[in-house]
This record gives sequence, structure tokens and C-alpha cells, in this order.
Amino acid sequence: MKTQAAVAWKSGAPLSIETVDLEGPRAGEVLVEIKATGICHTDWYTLSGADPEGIFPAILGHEGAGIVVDVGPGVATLKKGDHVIPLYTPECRQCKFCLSRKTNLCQQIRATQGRGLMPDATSRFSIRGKPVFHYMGTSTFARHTVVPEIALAKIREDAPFDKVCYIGCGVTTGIGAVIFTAKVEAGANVAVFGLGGIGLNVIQGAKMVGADKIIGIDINPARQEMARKFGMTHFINPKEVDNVVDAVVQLTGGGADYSFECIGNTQVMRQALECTHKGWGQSIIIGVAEAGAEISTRPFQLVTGRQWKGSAFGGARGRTDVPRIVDWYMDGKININDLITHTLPLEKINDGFELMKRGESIRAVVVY
Ligand code: NAD
Ligand code: DAO
Ligand code: ZN
Repeated sequence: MKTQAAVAWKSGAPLSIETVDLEGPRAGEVLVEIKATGICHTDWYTLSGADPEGIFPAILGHEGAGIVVDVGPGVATLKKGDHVIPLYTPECRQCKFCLSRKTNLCQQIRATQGRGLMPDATSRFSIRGKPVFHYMGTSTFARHTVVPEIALAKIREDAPFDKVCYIGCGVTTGIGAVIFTAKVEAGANVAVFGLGGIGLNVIQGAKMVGADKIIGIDINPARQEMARKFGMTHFINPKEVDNVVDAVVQLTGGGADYSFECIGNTQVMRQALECTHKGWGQSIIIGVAEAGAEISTRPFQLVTGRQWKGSAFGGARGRTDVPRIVDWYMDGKININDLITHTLPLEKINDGFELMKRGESIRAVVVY
């Protein structure tokens, strides 16, 4: 079939709206009509050329929601008409990683997904006979995409696509890091570094579990108002204090019980660890730093009980947890609407990237 997509021909260039050939789903695959997709920092990271694993030409996008149009042979858990959210972290429930119950990093299709291909090592997208690569196994910057069955979460049919698409990355990454990775308990003090599309969801996750002090840290003072709306109790602008670590330690009477780095800055990662409480503080790295970057601290920080952890997709098992998070949204337990600051047609997708780069949007969503 023919479909329309925003194609990334090369790094550093704007996306180009093209008519693309899309082959139907093969065994274990599903054809999805994407109804809406968020534009995330990570799409920009790849498009900018900073991502060493970026492959071009490709159809980017990993934060979508849509409807199943067709299923390939052997697909048992989904049927035409089902509403779905594509998962860049699949959940096969059979690999060593899934069976361990210790991680959400399913490895079933990792190798081919990382090479921009479907599990049989080929692409379903092409233009004038030349293959175009998939991205993160999802490629949601296309009106139609093919996704492995194990990388689709089935969701309820009354959930609005233009809102729940954000659960495909930002919402789950932020709230999940609080609930699934850190397992923050009621009454804990939390520090959140970076109040963008991820950090604001960490804040609402911390509020949801009943955290006591929720301290937001950002160099952009404009982020303060939105963060307070989502549950932030204290704000620190690093440009206005001598030492961010001391400021958090002072506010919390000894250090945060949990901190979250939601920027991708290795200096801030160190601050996030060192502002946690001696003996038990946990610091969760969510931000993705530039290729080759390294983190450092004095080992004595760990000897004295602080822990460094990382979190991918919020530690969520997509097929199991994403439908629950959609329910939380539909039940009014989490706020997504206020974080979606801009809605655009596919033709204006490059404007969405500009809004994000200028720090003017929290989430811009393309509605097909
Ligand atoms: P964003 O650009 O919307 O937000 C980043 C915020 O950090 C901005 O508000 C900015 O003002 C602030 N900031 C920048 N430098 C700062 C500093 N030195 N001190 C304090 N604040 C500072 O980005 P986002 O969409 O929220 O994404 C955050 C990070 O999370 C990115 O690195 C992204 O790639 C990563 N990410 C990780 C996962 C995962 O699963 N681990 C998933 C999605 C995104
Ligand atoms: O299993 O090795 C692996 C890869 C897991 C990918 C996790 C990606 C999380 C960070 C990227 C940001 C996604 C938007
Ligand atoms: Zn698996």
C-alpha cells in the first residue's frame, strides 16, 4: 500500500513529507493506522545526528497511538479494529529478560530493532524501490506503520489517541521511573532535575504516590508554573543558588530520599546522586547523555549508602503496564491534557521540532 510519512533522509535536515510504499505485515507483525504521535526529545537526538546508532533514511517517531488495520500470520493477541500503543520496549513474555521479572528490557527483537529492521531483518518501508529504515521498531511519523505484535499494547477504545499517544514514551517514562524503578513511598522527599516532558511526569508520579517534598530544579524559570500545577512543592533555579546539592540537602534536612535526572547532562547526574540522603538515597538516571559521555562521583558516595540506578521506559512492561496507565488517565488520576501544549498536522511536523528546541512546548502532538 501507499501511505504518507515524514521521512528523515539524513541527519541535520528537516523531515520531508513523502508518499511511501508500505508492505503488509509478515508473520508476527501488525499493520497499524497511526492516529496521533508525540514529538519527543529522542526523535530530535537522532535527527540531529548526535545519536551514534541513528540510521538514515528512516521514518522516526516512537510515541504513537492508532488502530490495527491488518494482522500477519500467527498473530493471536490482536485483531483488526483494536486500539493500540506501539512500544519501543517490547514485551515478549518469553525471553530470558522478560522471564527474569527483574527488568523490562525485553531482548527478543533487540538486534533487528537497533538496525532499523523488522524481526526478519527486512524493512516494510520503501521509496522508489529503495528501503527506508524503521526507527525504534515503531516509526510513528507515518500514517501507517508495521509493528511486531510483541511491541503493541492493546488499549481501551474510548481513550483519545491525541492524548494517550504520550503514554507511548514521556508519561510512562516519568511516572514509571517513580513507581516501577524507584518505588517511591508515601512521605518520601524527591528531587527532580529537569522539568521538561519527562521531569513533569516524574513530578506527577511523585505526587500520585504521596511524596512529601517534591523539589523541581530547572534553569528555565518558565517551567516553574507548570511544575507547581503537577505537584512540585519547591523550586530551585541552579543559576540563582551557589550550590544546587547544598540547596537540596538543606531543604530536605539531609538529602532527598530519591532524585531523578531528566536532562541527559552528566554534571547534573553527579549533582542528582550527591544531593540524596546518606545511607539510603537513590538517584535514578533517565536522561540520555551524548555518545561516549561518562559519569563520575567519589566512590565514598556509594560506600556511604547512596545508590545510582537507571530507568528505560520507566521500567514499565509495555503490554502489561501501558493499558493500566491509560486507565489511570481515563480515571482522572493523571493529567496529560495540560502537558500537550501544541497540536499540529503532519505537514507541520518540523514546526513541532522547532517548538521543542526553543523550549516553548512540553509536548507537541501530530494528529493525522
Ligand atoms: P526537555 O528538553 O523537554 O526537558 C529538559 C529540561 O531540562 C528543560 O526544561 C531544561 O530547561 C532543563 N535543563 C537543561 N539543562 C539543565 C541544567 N543544567 N540544570 C537544570 N535543568 C536543566 O527533555 P525531555 O523530553 O523531558 O527529556 C529529558 C531526557 O530524557 C532526554 O535526555 C531524553 O532523551 C531522555 N529520555 C529518556 C527516556 C528513558 O527511557 N530513559 C525516555 C524518553 C526520554
Ligand atoms: O535493550 O539494550 C536495550 C535497549 C533498550 C532501549 C531503552 C531506551 C531508553 C532510552 C531511550 C529513550 C527513548 C525515547
Ligand atoms: Zn522478552
